Amino acid sequence: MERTLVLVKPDGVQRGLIGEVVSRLERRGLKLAAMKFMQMDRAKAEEHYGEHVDRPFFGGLVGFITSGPLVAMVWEADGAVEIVRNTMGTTNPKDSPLGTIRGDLAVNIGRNLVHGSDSPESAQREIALFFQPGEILDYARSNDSWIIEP
Ligand code: IDP
Ligand code: MG
Repeated sequence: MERTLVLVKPDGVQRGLIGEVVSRLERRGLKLAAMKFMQMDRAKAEEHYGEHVDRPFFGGLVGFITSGPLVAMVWEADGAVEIVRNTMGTTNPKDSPLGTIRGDLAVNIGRNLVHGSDSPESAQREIALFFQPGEILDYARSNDSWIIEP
């Protein structure tokens, strides 16, 4: 089953939106596989956002993502990467459709509440940065056949 990394960034924690984000992903039908409340250090943040190292916002982004605790999670579904990206909305909340997390709950690109991996390859790399293999749980969900056609 495809897995993706989701972060409730420090702005989401401070604004009391952890439950809102988790609830939207649960209600969508995604399956939670791992969850951790933690604060990123600079080295992990620079690695996580390594693709953006040459962008002008990189310093601010690393400063922000390390500024307070966040929630890191692994969610599963066939097509989990794309489903989470669609549930989050676009990078800039200003352009994000209503009904998405960023479109409903955010107004600023530097405070867009959530992170979701952008490809299955990124997801594998990012999940390994946050979780040991043994922290990602495989379990049966009793209502699976009402969410996924067997
Ligand atoms: P994504 O989070 O939608 O995948 P990315 O392009 O990977 O977006 O950028 C990572 C994060 O960097 C964004 O979520 C946003 O918080 C921040 N960011 C991206 N572009 C800008 C910008 O132009 N100004 C300020 N922050 C930005
Ligand atoms: Mg990204």
